[in-house]
Amino acid sequence: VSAQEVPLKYGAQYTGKRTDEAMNKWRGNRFGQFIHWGLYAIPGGVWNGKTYNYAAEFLKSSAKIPTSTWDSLMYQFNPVKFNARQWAKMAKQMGARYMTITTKHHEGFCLWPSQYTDFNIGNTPYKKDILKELVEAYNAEGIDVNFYYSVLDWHHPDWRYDIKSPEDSVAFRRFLQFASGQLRELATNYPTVKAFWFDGTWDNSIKKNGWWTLEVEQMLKKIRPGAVVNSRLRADDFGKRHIDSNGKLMGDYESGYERRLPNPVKDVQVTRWDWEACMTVPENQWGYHKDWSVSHVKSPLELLEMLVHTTSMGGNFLLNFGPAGDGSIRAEEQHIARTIGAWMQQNGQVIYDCDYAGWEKQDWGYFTKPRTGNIVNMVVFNIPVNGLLKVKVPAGTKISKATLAGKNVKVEEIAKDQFFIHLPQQAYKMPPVIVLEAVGGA
Ligand code: JFZ
Repeated sequence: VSAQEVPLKYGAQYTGKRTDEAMNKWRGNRFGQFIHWGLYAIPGGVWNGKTYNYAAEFLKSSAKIPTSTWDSLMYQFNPVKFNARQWAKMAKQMGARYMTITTKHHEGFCLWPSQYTDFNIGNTPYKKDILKELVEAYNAEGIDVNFYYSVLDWHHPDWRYDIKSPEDSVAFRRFLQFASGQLRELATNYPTVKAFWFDGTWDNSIKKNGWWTLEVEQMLKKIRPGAVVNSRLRADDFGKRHIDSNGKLMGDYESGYERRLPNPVKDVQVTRWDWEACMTVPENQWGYHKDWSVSHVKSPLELLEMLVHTTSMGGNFLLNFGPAGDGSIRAEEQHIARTIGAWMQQNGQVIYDCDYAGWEKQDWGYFTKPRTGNIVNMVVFNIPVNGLLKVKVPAGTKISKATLAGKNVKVEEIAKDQFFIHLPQQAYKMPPVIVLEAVGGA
């Protein structure tokens, strides 16, 4: 602790990027599938004939539905079209290397048969452990499974938004024990879990209990050595979240980029730590909503650009899917998965295990750099009409070779540390990738 620093018991436990094998794997995965699935998938944003356009997973709150009414949706949860292996195959085909599933969202319903509450999958008509089915199916495809867990819980009677009385403090202690028990249960019963994605930690009640967020992080890492925990879990001694009172990132990676990405020119500071952005397909729907007509729905190309943009800045991209109450996945999402997947099958090497290249951003697209070798990739989204792609290299660097799908393309030195790469003129249906071999320089 330096002179300027505030002593903290519950702040960051280390600084800089983790370099152990588990974290390297998490980082190298780069592309993940987020799944929001719970009781909210049954009404899909519609209650008593009225459509609520706000996020479908918030319907209970938007439509002011009493807890007992909402909770009885449990007796309708019977996803007859659910097939974990099909979901996993779709994710695999899309190119996802990890999947993050909502084990429990704000509504409090658990996708696994938790011993700590009856409000769980075991008491639905479906009965079977959905979490177990998903873990097994995705792992069988070689996809890592991570658990999303909302601490905020609209079902649990001991949940508090703030601690304003001794009674609140006693109840909330019980609540934290409940949550710790569930997390211990998840880490113990699903031993292949790789990471925990915490949410619902923004209320004063949690901010006043920073000790608990550190205790949970340490408990999970003890049960599952190498486990990765997001910054959103964490609060320090003074209730500062994500970044502690000394300006240090808590948890293993920054998880604040939600439905937005860092600016590729102005925000390069993000390359100093690990981070992940999560993204919806419509504007603001995580859970299944029946009506996608009221907002823009991102195209596969827009989403692919976001994935490349994220990789180019050293982040992971977690793309959300909201399966319907019957377990089916909507056609738009399947189309996105297929289209991105077709590109990833050809070009995945510019995403997996790739990082920030440190080269000046150009208007045609993004650079990415594999962990090893003197290679820099160009992923071209905005093709200049004349096909000339400008590249400014770090001082003294030479581009010895450029290839498109294995074939050489012309490299022209136009000024000191500046080149034109001549992109062959053709109709590109999907963004072309040029691989540069760079020698010398920084
Ligand atoms: C939360 C949830 O409320 C939402 O339903 C979804 O699960 C999403 C992934 O996480 O929503 C957030 C959380 C954080 C921010 C915004 C919405 N944020 O940091 O700006």
